[in-house]
Amino acid sequence: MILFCISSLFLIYKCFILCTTVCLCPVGGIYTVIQTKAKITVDEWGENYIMMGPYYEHNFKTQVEKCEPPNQAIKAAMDSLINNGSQVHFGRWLIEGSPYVILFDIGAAAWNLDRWKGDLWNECSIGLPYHDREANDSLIFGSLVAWFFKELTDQLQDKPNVIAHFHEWQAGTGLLLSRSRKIPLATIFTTHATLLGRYLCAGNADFYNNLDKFNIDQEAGERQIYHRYCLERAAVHCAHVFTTVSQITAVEANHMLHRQADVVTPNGLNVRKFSAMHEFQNLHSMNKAKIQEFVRGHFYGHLDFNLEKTLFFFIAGRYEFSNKGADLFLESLSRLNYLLRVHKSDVTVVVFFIMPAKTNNFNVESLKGQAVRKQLWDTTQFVKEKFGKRLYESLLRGEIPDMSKILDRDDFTIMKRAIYATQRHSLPPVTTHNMLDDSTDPILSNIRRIGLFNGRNDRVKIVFHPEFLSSTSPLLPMDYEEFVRGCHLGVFPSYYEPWGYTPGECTVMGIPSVTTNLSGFGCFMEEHVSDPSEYGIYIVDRRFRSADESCNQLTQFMFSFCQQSRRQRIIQRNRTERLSDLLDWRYLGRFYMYARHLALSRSFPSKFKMDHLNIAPVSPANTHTLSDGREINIKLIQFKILYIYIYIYIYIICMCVCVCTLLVKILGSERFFMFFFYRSFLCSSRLHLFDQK
Ligand code: G6P
Ligand code: 1S3
Repeated sequence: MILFCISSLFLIYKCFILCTTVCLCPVGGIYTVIQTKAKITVDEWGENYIMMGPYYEHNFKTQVEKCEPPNQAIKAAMDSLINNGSQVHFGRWLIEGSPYVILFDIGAAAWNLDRWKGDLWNECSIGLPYHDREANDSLIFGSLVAWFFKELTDQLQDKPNVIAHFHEWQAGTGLLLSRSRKIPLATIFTTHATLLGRYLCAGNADFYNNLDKFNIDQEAGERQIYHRYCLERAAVHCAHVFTTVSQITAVEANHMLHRQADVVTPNGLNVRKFSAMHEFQNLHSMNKAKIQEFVRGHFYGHLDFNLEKTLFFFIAGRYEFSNKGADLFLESLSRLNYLLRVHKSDVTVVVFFIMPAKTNNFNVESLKGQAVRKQLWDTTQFVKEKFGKRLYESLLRGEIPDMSKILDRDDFTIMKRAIYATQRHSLPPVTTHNMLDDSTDPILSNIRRIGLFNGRNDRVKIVFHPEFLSSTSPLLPMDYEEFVRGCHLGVFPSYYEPWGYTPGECTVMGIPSVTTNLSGFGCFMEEHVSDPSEYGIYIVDRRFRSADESCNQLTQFMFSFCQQSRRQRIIQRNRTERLSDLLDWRYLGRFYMYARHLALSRSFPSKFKMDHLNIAPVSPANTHTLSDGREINIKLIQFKILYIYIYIYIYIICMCVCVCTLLVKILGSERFFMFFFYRSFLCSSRLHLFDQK
């Protein structure tokens, strides 16, 4: 059996780019799925697991080790495409698991576009407008994929069978064409979000309360995405097995795409990569120090808050202002600022918004801040060196130097100049970059509305970093993983979030986070852990409460977080990190396995039957496998602990009764009661004596 994983064009494109930086970059949720799942899939399928995507020369050269296909049929199918004027490349993608990849050159095959548009129309009655580059590219990619599968299955003659797993609508065209050409494949289609769902939520619709009321064709038409919507819906309906990444997206897909998901395939992580054992607390400390260094520079001249009592919160992700919950977050921050001020709290919260927007490089004020900090540091080092040298020489002479004279006038001048340089007449900037759409940018507009301008009295300070983080940045030289580890709380109050990797990534690094019951991750945690907030997963109710109530709830979460002591935060981080196993692909990969077996049993019913496959229908139960292979059930464990306590109490009471009965037997009831009476008499007389003293 051969398993192909076909990923949407642009996401694979993104992923090759991102590979050069960090795999955890929050830009590519789907990229994270595909990249992190590779290892366990290769472990299961070995050389028979092959990924497919578009070819980009630079990325191929830097990310892929070119090699020959191990399988003759694959080689023959590729040759057939190449001999007919297409370019196809084969190699090993240099990520964990080193999966094979087949990459199709879309540009080299673009001359077929008109013909393939005709084919799509004739076979599926879907027309694509000439100006939609993304849809056109997805057609070229899909046509190449379907062509490849035709050649491959002709060679294989059903031996071995082929499973093709397509992710997202951009890759779905390949599925659509393969099915309409009756190519013998077992097909799976996974949607990570629905096209319409994303558009409708971004447009301020009361989405979840009106799921059954939308006229979906009309909505798609009005947004000029009808052709894309058709591609998506057709792929969903053509697949032998349709999966979504969460239960909430399954409900959404049922209404938006009119097909019930066969399996929910929750997103996992390669937890081993992040597992730092007991080290994660030290990593927090080390990375927090780097963030503190940035804050020293950014807030120079206004550093009248104690960095030891400063907490770092952040939100990160694609810049979808309301879908990712930045609107709710800002409103809650303004309320948090008010609460901290009226309670005269000595805690300061610095909040980072890491969401890429159009910019024109870093702004001068932010760069200057870091330069001033560096200058102060250099001055300190210079004076320290001089001081040390003079002290050393004087000790060598056997003298204790006069401390008031050890530094001369020049030293004081240098120090005074350094201090004067930290004076500033403006407030520390809210954003680190020159924004292109400054006046209309939603985050900046809302900051202006709520008035959080990093004033001296504000207990909540804002830093909007409209670019993804990089360890080569002159401002905040950290990659995303380091940054997350250094923060105290990730806040992701999304309205539209089919899964949401960001809080999961926080969890495996032992950093508490806020999510919502409208995100796949939040619902998953609610289902699997009986009191998620105990484990540092705060779930805001955005489903059954009004926006104002959700906002108050988020404010309350953040306010109580601010009231925790350092010790409580350390304990909470330990508990958060303990949930990591629950998010591991080693556990969650079984849902994909189940989907594959289901697809085989549906596409080749004579050969594969579900009940012969010895895989129980998987429901996202409370069980999960620990690192040592044991299966545990989180909710059950909590009940078990309760039972153990009850048993201990009953045991203690029984023991007491036994001892008392024994004493009554030995001493006789009169002496036994006298004994207790005498003791209490002694105690009370002693108290009496103390009182007198
Ligand atoms: C980790 C480190 C401790 C440090 C603490 C700070 O636990 O191991 O040495 O004191 O982080 O925690 P905080 O929540 O105040 O950043
Ligand atoms: C989607 O990416 P997004 O951020 O556009 O897919 C991700 C992976 O399944 C998912 O985590 C996220 O919620 C979706 O929205």
